[in-house]
Amino acid sequence: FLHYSPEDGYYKTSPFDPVTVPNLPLHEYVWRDFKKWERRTAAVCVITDRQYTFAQMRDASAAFAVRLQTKFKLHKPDVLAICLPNLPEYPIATLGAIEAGLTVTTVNPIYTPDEIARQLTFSGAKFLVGTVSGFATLSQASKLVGRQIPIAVVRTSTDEVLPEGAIDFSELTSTQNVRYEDLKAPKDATADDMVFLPFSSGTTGLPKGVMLSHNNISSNCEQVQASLPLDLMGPQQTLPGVLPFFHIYGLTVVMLSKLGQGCRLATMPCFKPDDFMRSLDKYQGSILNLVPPIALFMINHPKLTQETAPHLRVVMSGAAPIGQHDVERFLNKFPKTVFKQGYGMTEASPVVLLTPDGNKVYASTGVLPASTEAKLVPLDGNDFKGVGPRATGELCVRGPQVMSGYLNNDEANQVTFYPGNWLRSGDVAYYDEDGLFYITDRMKELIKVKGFQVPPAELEAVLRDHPKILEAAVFGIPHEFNGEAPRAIVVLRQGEKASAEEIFAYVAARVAHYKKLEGGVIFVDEVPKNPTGKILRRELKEKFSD
Ligand code: 4UW
Repeated sequence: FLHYSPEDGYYKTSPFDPVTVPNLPLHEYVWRDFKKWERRTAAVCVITDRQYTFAQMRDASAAFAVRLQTKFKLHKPDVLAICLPNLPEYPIATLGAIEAGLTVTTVNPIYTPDEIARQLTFSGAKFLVGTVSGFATLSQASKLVGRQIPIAVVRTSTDEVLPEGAIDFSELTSTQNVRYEDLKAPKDATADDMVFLPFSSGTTGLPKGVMLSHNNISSNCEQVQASLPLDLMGPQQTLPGVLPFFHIYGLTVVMLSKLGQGCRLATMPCFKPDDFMRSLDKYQGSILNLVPPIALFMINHPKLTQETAPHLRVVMSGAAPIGQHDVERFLNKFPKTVFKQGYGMTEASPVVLLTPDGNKVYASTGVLPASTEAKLVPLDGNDFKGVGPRATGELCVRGPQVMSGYLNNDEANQVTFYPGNWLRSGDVAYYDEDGLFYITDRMKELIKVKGFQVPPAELEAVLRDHPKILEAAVFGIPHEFNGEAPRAIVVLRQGEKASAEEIFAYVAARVAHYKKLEGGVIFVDEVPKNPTGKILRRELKEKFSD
């Protein structure tokens, strides 16, 4: 599976047979087999035990689609924003909006009003789905955007009172008095239309809207299925829905792909040890997608053992590196599980690498899934040619899961793709003679905290707004549990004085909690920059990481 061509140099192809992807709108793809398991539970909340069968979920989402079109006059290419924690209603809102022909932008529900407003403005979202407890934040965000955005809220129990001005989500999904025949398929719809608009900072700068099509997502579901053994899937499995569905990993790999296979989601709105443990014992979680900090939690928690997670069969870790030593500790404690890794990125829907069956090389993030190609471009090269086995370079990817580009951002698109439509990952990697890939470093600016994206440019912009700050630069330092933590170096304006605590608190008040400057604030006289004014991040890391 190693090839050579004059224009690409060495490049790798997948060891799996190529997939053929059904040319369907994404909701039809997810519902393609639902009749086989329509009476089974599709999603259950581990806190309230609120649940929906596949038939109920299918009907509720179609009802939502009808009302989005008829009551709110929303049609392709309108955008709907979902700002929900993991609830059983998440797939209903998502698949309903898609059935109505809309694009869905997924928003982190713990964002501040400012952060939400930015995404609403940029995506042009015309409708919002949130929760009762999140309503005040969403209203504030909508005000900041400066236009009235209808907000539907999910009530997680009958005790929750509908806030004034909110629309009851359950009325929009009610199957009573709904005229399904009023639903109109969007005109000129194709599977290449944009279905999702998640946000990612990519290799540099602020978060950008990632344009993902119906085909991108269904391709990635098919690619993953073709690359995993069949007995690890199927309708008898339960997946603890702990990774956030707003992030592409939870959205595609956990929620959509697994609902499409008839699996049950046991959802939890945020990570709480007791809820998580309930998803594994009472709800019999059997396939667990996680990020390294959750694996560490499982290793360290005394009550969590193979006996209290008796159904657990497969654990799949991704979104940040995990050490071989930690995987071994995990397997010592949970000897009946298969441990796999995956590597992905929002721009690739997301899966780019997956551990093959029977793998014991835990330092590797795996092989290319079906219909995926990769090459490693040397960091100091200028001809974009791939290098051979064991040589490192920037991982570049091609395949049907790769985005068409960032929304309205030609400049970013130009730097993100190399000629021949190769998507640059911003990660440094090599592969061995067996086709196993190893991620060795991240050359892009991105900081990853618990697998979440923290773009330094975003924190630098917040810092620069501080009246006492002249300049600031942010970078990641290693963190024992979270993977990384953002650290800032700050230059104060002449004559100003400030404490690290003051700057920390200023930032903490303006960003989601995982973006806080947990790595500390260091005052300096100057931010190292190159002659064109670009921050020299490598130098920063070397100089200020201790
Ligand atoms: N090792 C080292 C890894 C790894 C990694 C990601 O937020 P995004 O855009 O996207 C993700 C997606 C992760 C993912 C998706 C599907 C899947 O199956 C899986 O594993 C089971 C994981 O995180 O961030 C992309 C960036 O995150 C880093 C890397 O820098 C990448 O460019 N990253 N996975 N296994 N680093």
